Amino acid sequence: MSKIRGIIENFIADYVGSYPTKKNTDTTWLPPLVAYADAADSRFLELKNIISPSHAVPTDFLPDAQTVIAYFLPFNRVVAKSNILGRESSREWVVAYIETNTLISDLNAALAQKLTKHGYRAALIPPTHNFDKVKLISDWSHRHAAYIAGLGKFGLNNMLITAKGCCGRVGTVVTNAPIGPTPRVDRQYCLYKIDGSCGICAKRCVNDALHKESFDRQKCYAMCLENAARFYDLGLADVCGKCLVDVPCSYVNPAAP
Ligand code: B12
Ligand code: SF4
Ligand code: SF4
Repeated sequence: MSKIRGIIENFIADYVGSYPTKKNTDTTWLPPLVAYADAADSRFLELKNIISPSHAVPTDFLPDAQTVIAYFLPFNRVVAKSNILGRESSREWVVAYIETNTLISDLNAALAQKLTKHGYRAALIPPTHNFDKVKLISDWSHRHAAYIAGLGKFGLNNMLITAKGCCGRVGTVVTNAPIGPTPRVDRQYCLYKIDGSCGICAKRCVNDALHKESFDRQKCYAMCLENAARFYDLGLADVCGKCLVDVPCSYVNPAAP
């Protein structure tokens, strides 16, 4: 492992580990996962076809970008368990969403400072709310960048399924530090994608948005806004997440041997 890679991984792990005490958060997180993509990976350009022509490439954030650092912050299991029952999101899920977004912004800023001390630069990208509210598509999809970095694979529920499941949030940082890319993952992680089995996430959808054959992002957003209205006292929380919890890929890669 290169020296800077070790520094980054220790820094992210320590930052996330000490955050609940430092910031007195309700949420706690399990140890993070980190992966790296080569900024020149041709799959970033392909996202202009897959997502939208205006989707950014790493050099749009940093002209001399070398690497995209992608990380996954898994929620403590109590957060996911709290969101299983009922149509409404649990208060814990809402709080975890808000606190994790703040954590991602804080962590990115601190990581950028750390990289600067080592002679590198980093561009900061917000965790969410950076999307077109009509098309419901962002010009920088964290999970596609994380997918390219080899952090996980897409599930039927649209989530990036990592080695620690999908109940958590994804962050990315673009830097000019040269760090070799993480090896590509060739296997699927989603059981439905492997052999057509499972599909539990679609059955769990509470607003008829997610089906085995299709996903209606507008119906999904409507449900997220329903929860946002319900929990407006906590801040902007357009969440739901019922298709992530109580499913085989909540905490693990269900296809791991
Ligand atoms: C816009 C948005 C939404 C919209 C639209 C949903 C959507 N699916 O895109 C709304 C508001 C509805 C929404 C809802 C949710 N969101 Co949201 N959302 C985003 C945001 C801001 C941008 C996503 C985007 O533009 N995607 C691009 C579109 C085209 O991708 P897509 O619709 O997912 O479809 C792609 C995949 O299915 C993929 N795919 C499937 N198989 C394969 C195979 C290959 C080879 C490839 C390349 C791609 C691929 O292909 C499709 C097209 O590319 C991101 C943050 C960010 N900036 O990245 C968070 C984000 C995606 N959301 C997240 C979460 C958790 C949620 C919710 C669970 C809400 C919650 N927190 O409770 C729900 C889940 C909905 C669902 N089942 O998809 C997390 C996902 C974490 C994870 N483990 O993956 C993100 C990454 C935020 C974060 N920082 O962690 N979200
Ligand atoms: S619940 Fe099953 S079908 Fe849905 S994403 Fe997870 S593994 Fe795939
Ligand atoms: S987040 Fe909620 S509404 Fe959206 S697909 Fe999942 S269960 Fe359905």
